[in-house]
Amino acid sequence: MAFETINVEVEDHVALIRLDRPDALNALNQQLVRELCQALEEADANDKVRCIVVAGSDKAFAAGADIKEMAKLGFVEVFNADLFADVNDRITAIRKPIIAAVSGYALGGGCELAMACDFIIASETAKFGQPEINLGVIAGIGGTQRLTRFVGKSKAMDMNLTGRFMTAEEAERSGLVSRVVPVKKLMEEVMGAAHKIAEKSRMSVLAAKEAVNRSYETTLSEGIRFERNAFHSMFATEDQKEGMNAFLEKRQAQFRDK
Ligand code: DAK
Repeated sequence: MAFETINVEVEDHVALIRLDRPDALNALNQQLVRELCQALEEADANDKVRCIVVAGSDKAFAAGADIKEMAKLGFVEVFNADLFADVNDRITAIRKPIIAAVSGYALGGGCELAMACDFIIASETAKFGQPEINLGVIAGIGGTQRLTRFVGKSKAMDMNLTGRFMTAEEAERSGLVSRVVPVKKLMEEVMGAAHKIAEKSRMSVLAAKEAVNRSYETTLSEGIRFERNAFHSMFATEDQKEGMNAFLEKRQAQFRDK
């Protein structure tokens, strides 16, 4: 199916999904959320894809949920539609790694979308914020939950209560983003990271993602037990033999996802 609010390209084992509503700074309307979730699920099911990138434009990753679309809704409609549940539920069900490439505004639902990805690489112009408080509402897709876990209570309170924006530099310092690069280098850096991931054994990539995410859902001792079990299970794979033998033989590993 052709998408109208996003563009999707698959090249060299990486699916690049670009949000494409430039007139609204990529604000997330229901069509975009539907198309994005569908594209992510298709990439997850596509054997050629080994890593997924979600990007916006230089000016905006996404300036939040679409205020024009939301303004007229009432409680009964948003409750019955379970508005935006998909952004959390369907994106976090994706097993392959998802990198968010953030340049410009990542606000409200845009910041939450970036945080629902596995890690964020940002350009120097990126601005993160949860400004929902200015609209008489609060964050609804993890802005009070994920942000608090990533940057701590004090900054999360500051962002959610004042609605101020965080610069890329502050976001990197606070642990919200993994790397910051000049805007012209952003996609090169992100695609470089995606291709590096695509070279690894599929099973260890999926297991590593699942284990890191488990740390947000469980106690430390249960998380470490989960990690250890996953680590042990890797020894049932041919790729474990290949990876370790390649190291000993001083050559590049040729993983076969077996
Ligand atoms: N929605 C719709 N249109 C938006 C938009 C948005 N979030 N952000 C920007 N636009 C549109 C503007 O209306 C403008 O369109 P025209 O007027 O030209 O037709 C165009 O994009 C360019 O925007 P500006 O002219 O404002 O551009 P500037 O460079 O001057 O300012 C800005 C950029 C990003 C600072 C500014 O546009 C801005 O403050 N935007 C709103 C940011 C914001 O408040 N974001 C949070 C949205 S609320 C829920 C779960 C989650 C949520 C809701 C419910 N449930 C579970 C029920 C999430 C809520 C949100 O994200």
